[in-house]
Amino acid sequence: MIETKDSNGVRVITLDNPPVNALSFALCAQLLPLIEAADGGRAVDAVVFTGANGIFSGGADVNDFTTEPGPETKTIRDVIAAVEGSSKVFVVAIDGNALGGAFELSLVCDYRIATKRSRLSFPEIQLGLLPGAGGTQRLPRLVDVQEALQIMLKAVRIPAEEALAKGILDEIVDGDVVEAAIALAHRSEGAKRRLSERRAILPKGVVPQALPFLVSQAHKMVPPEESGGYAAHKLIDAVEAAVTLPFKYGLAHEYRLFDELVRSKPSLALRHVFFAERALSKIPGLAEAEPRTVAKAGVIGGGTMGTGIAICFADAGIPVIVVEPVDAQVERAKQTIFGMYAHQVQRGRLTQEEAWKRGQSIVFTAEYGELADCDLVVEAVFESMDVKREVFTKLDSVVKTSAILATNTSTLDIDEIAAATRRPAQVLGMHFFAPANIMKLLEVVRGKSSSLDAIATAFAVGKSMRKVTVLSGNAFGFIGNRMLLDYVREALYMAEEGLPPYRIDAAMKGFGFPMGPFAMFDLSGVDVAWHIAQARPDLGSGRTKVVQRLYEMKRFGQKTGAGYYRYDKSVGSGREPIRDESVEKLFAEEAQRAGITQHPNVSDAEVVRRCTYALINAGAALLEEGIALRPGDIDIVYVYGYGFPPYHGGPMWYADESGVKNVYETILRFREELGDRWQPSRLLKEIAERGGDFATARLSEASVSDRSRTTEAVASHA
Ligand code: 3H9
Repeated sequence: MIETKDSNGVRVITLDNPPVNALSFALCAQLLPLIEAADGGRAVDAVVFTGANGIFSGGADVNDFTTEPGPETKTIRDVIAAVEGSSKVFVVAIDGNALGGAFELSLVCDYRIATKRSRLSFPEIQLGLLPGAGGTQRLPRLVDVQEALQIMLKAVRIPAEEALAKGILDEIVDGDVVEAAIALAHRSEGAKRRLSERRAILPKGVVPQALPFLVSQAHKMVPPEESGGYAAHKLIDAVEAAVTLPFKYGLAHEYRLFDELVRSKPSLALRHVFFAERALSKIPGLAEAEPRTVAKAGVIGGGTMGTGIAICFADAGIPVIVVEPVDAQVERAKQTIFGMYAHQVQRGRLTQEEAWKRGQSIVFTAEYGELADCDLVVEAVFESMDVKREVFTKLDSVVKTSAILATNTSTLDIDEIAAATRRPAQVLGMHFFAPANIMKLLEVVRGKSSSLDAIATAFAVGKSMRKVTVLSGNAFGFIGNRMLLDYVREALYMAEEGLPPYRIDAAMKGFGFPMGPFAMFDLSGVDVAWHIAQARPDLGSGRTKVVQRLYEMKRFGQKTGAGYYRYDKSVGSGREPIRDESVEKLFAEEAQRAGITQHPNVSDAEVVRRCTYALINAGAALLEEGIALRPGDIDIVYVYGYGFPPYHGGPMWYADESGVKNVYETILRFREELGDRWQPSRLLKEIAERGGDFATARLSEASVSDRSRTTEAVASHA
């Protein structure tokens, strides 16, 4: 875990705790005596900290946060206190990331030196925490309070050169950072530089009396406590204490706030999201599979989706050929690509040269034959089984036999599409979310014949596109849209019962979704919902003809200036939903025609329960059927694909947060009051009856590798 080496009076301590040299309780227990020994030893004048494994350290071990530290536990705080109290000189030699607690360890050192590629950051806020080992007290003594707040509130990754310019680093080196640190230690001649002995720095021109104003502005800039800002407000409090209190009192304040946050529900949820995301690719058998190299890709269709997918390939450095026979469509696609890259250059995110290179790597053709040597082709044509089968038959005959063929369908049966080819093992779904080049989520859909190699390839491609890739079984709507149908069904039912769409949307926004279900319908298109309702009238549509009527009126949503809301180009961005009472009247008329009793007095909390419990119940059914591997996979789909508030952890985590038993009993009440569409899933019932939760429920491993056995397997484990 730790290596030490003495070199001419300098003790080099190397953190070696793969994969990221996390400063775990165990590592700190080893580190502390080494620091104490160095402090007491005459042979040591200075200590250099460095890291193995290509990283300085990822900070505190997030796994430790669920363990209550006992009196014997040693933490990063103890290590930092020992460094602070030592009379020896400490130098940190950073190569790679220095994150969170590791950045804090760097700040207690007297000198900081790093390689050019290194980055420093406080990512704690993303875990619903604040830097809790002195970071909120020391950083404002090195850069000004406002800058320190920005760095911590936004989890800014500071590249070494920028850190040098800000005075956070003392030196940057090209060569051996440890050698350079040893040389620096010698040059220092024992001069200590404790940040704790300095005062916090106010921004230039700001007088101390203006601090309360600065702080109140900062509080206004972050979301309210209950809407994702819980940790941010505490972080601001801690930084304020760096200015108003002496160092050791400020530190005590920070510790108290951190200790409160680490036990808070939002932090628990965000930490769940962190680990769930990292568990996504842990699929039985996948580690042994061999992903193909994708040196060249193809996309079928140059529409919005196809163009977005082509951009994803180009951004991942994979040249791509787009087959699009319609010239006007090719022109539109080229304009989209040009506009997008021009915007990136304008924003300073890409150099002109890089943007040009990426643009050039997307080539259009009308000929399938040009795809012959592609390693992966993604089809993104019209959502019709006949059209897709025709495309796959053609692809199968022209693309080399080793290539993988993927469909971007959002609803159709992968097995039926695969059956149109002679290589069903190399066919799977790669379901991108619109806009494909922006949305982080990618569902990889496994057909009954899809090979692990093909899945591994899709995951590797997803990684190179920087997507969050989730495996789904082959079921109507896969994970995300399948659950969405139940969610929007409930929203529609409430509107049919007399609750105006804007009230439903406001309740869901209050819960933390960036937009409510009706604004979402308007964004994705009421026409799209209508098409889905034609294909599966049993799912996702209401009991009235409201969707049909809106469709007939061409109220397709934002794109036609009206849907469930009105849109006015002269108001704001033109995309602000404006309440439209004519739609509420339409709901009332159609509800009367359908004989639906009106219940307009539903509380916001009940709206949230009906919508989120519909998601939870559908998610539980997907787990039961083995369509989703883990509750965490569903949570990631919802957080990244549908805006579920990450501080509630995703629908399945939220079920645990609300109490699975409570969710189950509420669903039984819904069944009583609202009808038989509310049937608790078997898995939900089982977990509720045994007083368990989704996080610890032992779900079937068999469901992962053999979909046909899932139901029995879950039953036998439950
Ligand atoms: C903190 O420091 C609090 C202090 O202020 C106060 C304390 C009192 N702990 O992301 P990857 C694991 S809070 C435990 O796939 P990459 C990760 O789970 C901490 N485990 O690789 C995965 O495990 P597995 C502040 C961690 O190269 C493996 O490492 N620090 C931690 O794409 C590889 O991770 C953070 O928030 C950790 N801290 O990215 C840093 N970090 O292989 C969060 C990683 O079993 N971490 N793991 O699935 C990151 O940002 C990225 O993981 C990192 C590597 C950039 C380090």
